[in-house]
Amino acid sequence: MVLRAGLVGLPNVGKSTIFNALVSGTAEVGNFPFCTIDANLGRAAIRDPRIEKLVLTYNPERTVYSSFELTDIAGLVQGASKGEGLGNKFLANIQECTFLIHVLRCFESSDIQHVCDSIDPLRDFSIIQDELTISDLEKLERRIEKQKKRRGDASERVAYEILIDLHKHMELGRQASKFLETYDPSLLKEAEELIASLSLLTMKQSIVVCNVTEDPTETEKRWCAEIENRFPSRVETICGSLEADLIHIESSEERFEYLKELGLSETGLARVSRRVFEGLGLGSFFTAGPTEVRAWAFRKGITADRAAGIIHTDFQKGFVKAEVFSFEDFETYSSEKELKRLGKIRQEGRQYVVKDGDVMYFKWNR
Ligand SMILES: Nc1nc2c(ncn2[C@@H]2O[C@H](COP(=O)(O)OP(=O)(O)O)[C@@H](O)[C@H]2O)c(=O)[nH]1
Ligand SMILES: [Mg+2]
Repeated sequence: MVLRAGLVGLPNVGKSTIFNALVSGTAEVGNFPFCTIDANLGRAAIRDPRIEKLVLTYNPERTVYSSFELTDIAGLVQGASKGEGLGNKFLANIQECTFLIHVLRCFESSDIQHVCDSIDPLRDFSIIQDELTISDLEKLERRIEKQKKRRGDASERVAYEILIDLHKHMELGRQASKFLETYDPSLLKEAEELIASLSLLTMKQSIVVCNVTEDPTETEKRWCAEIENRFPSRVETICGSLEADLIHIESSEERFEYLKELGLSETGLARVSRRVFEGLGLGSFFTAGPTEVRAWAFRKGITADRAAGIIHTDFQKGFVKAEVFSFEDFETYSSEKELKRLGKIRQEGRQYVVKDGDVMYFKWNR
């Protein structure tokens, strides 16, 4: 299964700008609605500062970051669920995503049109959320119709009733994610499974990105505070156009200097990409040597032999053991030699559950 993140939001909020900056790709960036006709697909690297630290020590010929699949979904407009704009297509693109990045425009600009002619990011969020909810309700109704025919059977009848209750709940404008909180405890497990099987758009995990100007005005700051309030610990604030400029600075030292002048220690995109990665349930393990320092994405919870299989299927088949040390220990003692001396390099078998930040070396038989 491909884990994909998608950028969603109204037209002209900065989605393509952010997409481009994230994948350094070529999605069109333009000052008019519907400039992105087709959802653009790319891969975005995770700027993991741990990689940079490993590189300083190993000084490898090549550095490879891990990445996730990202899609730039064309701007959704009011009425999308009824086919307005490029309605159904947008909704289908969102359906394919595991994780959503809601881009909210906080920046003001007289040159760049807003579909509602005013800046109000929370209103914008509601417009998107309403479209997703309508689409979910329609899906739920289709499912209820199907389930209705099966309700002669006792367990199918329970499912039918749960669906009806969920529909009532959502029709009142309540979020599907809140449904289970107050539901009959004896039906919780069934309800949970049933809801998961519906893969509702409003149940997708997400973060919110406030797109502000380089030097945010008081109004922009107020918007950000309100958004932060509404979505506690799910918000990142970035300046899309600045991020887009930053990727054109090729030398990483220069970029670092520039960031320092702005009073920042890293780019906003680095923060966003790590959040998405986290949200997708992914972690990174590292391989490090003189040829290559590399981060490998893995689904949290997998065992060492499967992690080996991510690198090469032969590594998994012929798995013997893994030599592992944690990045934290590496940071503390800064050399493999020292780690060895202190017994911090562990020998792990195939059942070892890999942790985010493990630096691994696999031994295998042909
Ligand atoms: N002032 C300002 N303009 C931005 C920012 N981000 C994007 N823009 C501009 O807004 C316009 C629309 O951006 P785009 O990324 O195409 O929006 P999309 O329709 O959401 O994909 C473009 O002219 C961008 O250059 C920002 O942070 N500040
Ligand atoms: Mg666009």
